Amino acid sequence: MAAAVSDMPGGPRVNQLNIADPVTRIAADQHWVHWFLMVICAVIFVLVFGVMFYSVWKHRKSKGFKPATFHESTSVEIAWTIVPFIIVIGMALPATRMVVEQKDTSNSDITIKATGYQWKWGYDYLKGEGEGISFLATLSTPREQIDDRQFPDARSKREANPTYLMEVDNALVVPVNKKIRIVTTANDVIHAWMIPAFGVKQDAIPGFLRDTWFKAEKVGVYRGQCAELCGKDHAFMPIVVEVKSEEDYRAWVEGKKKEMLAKQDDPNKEWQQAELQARGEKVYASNCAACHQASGKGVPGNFPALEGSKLVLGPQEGQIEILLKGKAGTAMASFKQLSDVELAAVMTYTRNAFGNKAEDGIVQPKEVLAARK
Ligand code: HEC
Ligand SMILES: [Cu+2]
Repeated sequence: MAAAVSDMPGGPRVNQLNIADPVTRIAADQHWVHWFLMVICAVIFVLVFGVMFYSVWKHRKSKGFKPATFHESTSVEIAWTIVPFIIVIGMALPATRMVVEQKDTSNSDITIKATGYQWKWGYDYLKGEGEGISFLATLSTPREQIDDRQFPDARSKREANPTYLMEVDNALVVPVNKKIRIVTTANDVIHAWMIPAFGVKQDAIPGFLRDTWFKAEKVGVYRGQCAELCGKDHAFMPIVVEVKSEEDYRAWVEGKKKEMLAKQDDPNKEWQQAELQARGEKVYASNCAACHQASGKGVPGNFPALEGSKLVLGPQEGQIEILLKGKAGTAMASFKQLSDVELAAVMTYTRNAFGNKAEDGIVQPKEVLAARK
């Protein structure tokens, strides 16, 4: 017996028909306005078509009905102008109030920049508690699961993993009941940051800053996705927000800051090859394997093999350059957003993995640092 698809924690329910359960006042307002307009439209629909069909049927020619022949009726014309006008104003008022409130990003407690990359999100805490924290959030569903052909379809993958394609390595963490301003931008193409339960969706456009806000009223995990078609892996850049209590958030900030300090490795430190290789394997898995494959064999015709690559086995400068600058006009993007240590690690890894044996196998972070200047 196959297990049934279950509700996704923080995501859609099975057979959910209505929009996501609201966790912010704005999302609750959106629900209300949605149903308010829906009901008005439904009532008008039933009334208008009811009267119309009734008249057509009741006054049909076969019954010998004699039509009236009057022309113009000032009172009817005034009524059919005034009544719709009042209805439209009545619908526009609550909707406009809500849209204006959605756009009011002033007086936020915390400001976070969300940057869309092909295909992941970067977060920088710009202001408020947690200022200075920054990290990347990448899809954490293992590539093997996505590529596994034993599953006949995506549905059976959802049965095996309820958060299939809707999970990340580093969720965005925010405190409950605080106004969070999200500033969006992008590094390559247009993406969009969306969490349905918050009633938030904002385009992230390269070279522009846009903003939106939310104030989550319930602790929990909430999920969304990039909502602007952004290329081949558009479906592989989910958004996960963890809303924590104030104490838990404080503890997370402290932990994260310690972690970042530890990571802010002195770029001038001489690293051991084994250390760099171990670190590089992780960097490779989350940043490179999607194209060059975990095996380093690439995809013939699309993504070159790094196994036996002349560039990887050649002088370090060439490799540092392609990682910092990318290769214009190809899918090989710049990875300058990775730290010196991460870049040095992934280079050291590829120079020694997949049976590669480069002559000077170690790339030190300070060499990457020097090349950035
Ligand atoms: C989106 C797909 C993609 C990702 C992700 C990617 N690459 Fe590439 N990479 C390419 C393509 C395509 C080329 C070939 C560019 C060209 O035509 O010269 C390439 C070329 C290279 C080359 C040169 C290989 C050679 O022999 O010419 C190296 C080295 C390289 N990539 C390393 C990396 C590393 C390290 C990462 C992770 C940090 C990475 N790439 C991530 C697509 C990708
Ligand atoms: Cu996107």
